[in-house]
Amino acid sequence: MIDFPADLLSLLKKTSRAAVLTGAGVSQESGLRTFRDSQPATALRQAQDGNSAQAGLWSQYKPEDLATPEAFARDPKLVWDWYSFRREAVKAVRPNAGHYALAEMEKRIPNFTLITQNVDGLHRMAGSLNVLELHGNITRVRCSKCGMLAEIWGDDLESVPRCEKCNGYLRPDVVWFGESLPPVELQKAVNATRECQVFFSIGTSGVVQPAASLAHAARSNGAVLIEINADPTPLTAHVDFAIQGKSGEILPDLVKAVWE
Ligand code: BV8
Ligand code: ZN
Repeated sequence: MIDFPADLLSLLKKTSRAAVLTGAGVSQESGLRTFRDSQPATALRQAQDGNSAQAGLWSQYKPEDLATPEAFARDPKLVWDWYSFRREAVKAVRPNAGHYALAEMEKRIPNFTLITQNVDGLHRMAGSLNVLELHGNITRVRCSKCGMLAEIWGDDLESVPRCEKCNGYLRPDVVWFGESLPPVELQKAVNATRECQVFFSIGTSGVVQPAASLAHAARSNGAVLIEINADPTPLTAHVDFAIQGKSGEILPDLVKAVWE
């Protein structure tokens, strides 16, 4: 059991409004790769990624190279295949103890908003209800031209599947670099950040904008900032409580220490 500062526990006991921002680090213990992780992919991780040849193939690309409209315009098949590989990896994993602890926390704090940069859907799968997916969801596919969502699509090896309605290329329903975030989710995230007494930043390197600005906005509204992350980040110097380690270990202990 991790030994948390007494003032953190007494603060959380009386918190009624909280906002949480999560990143890829929260899904790392489910076996999903992060974007900018310091740890190289272990043999185990490569095995989890399906055959290591595939993982090797994709590890030569940076998300910033492929997660853009330009990359999709230039080589739709490469981008489509990268997302198909990641979608299969997401379908093969389950939420970890960190996801379940956040779902439990939502039951304990009356006004609780979970803002996620993750596109893997694991928070909802773990039972979290008030989830804002700022960067979309990799298991959803939409038409790149008319925007219609596609439930099923042909997946031949040669080409990118096309929209039944307008024949446009299908694409993952995620936010690429250079694309705007979904306005409704972003506004709700900004509102939650403005109203919260406590703001958690969990498993995120705090690099990608505009999500990374939420923590600073929370701070300027007078919220107490808590960071839970495996490594220090640019935010660490600005938070009130920095707990370094794995979210899948820290979060269940924190929920137990405060509410059980
Ligand atoms: C936009 C979906 C402009 C796709 C993703 C200022 C303002 C506005 C924009 C910008 C700006 N400066 C730069 C920009 C451009 C850009 C940007 O931020 N670039 C970065 C690289 C500098 N932003 C954008 O383009 C955004 N769009 O603003 O449009 C605009 C404005 C007006 C009108 C029109 C247009 C769009 C950004 C969204 C991009 N899409 N994902 C996909 O998944 O393929 S971002 C991608 O990065 C994922 O969503 C991911 O979640 C996100 C952030 O990464 P993290 O989650 O933090 O993951 P990371 O690996 O970095 O860190 C993991 C952390 O976990 C590490 O610190 C590690 O230590 C820790 N960890 C590891 N294991 C554990 C752990 N912690 C705890 N426990 C563990 N077990
Ligand atoms: Zn279409």
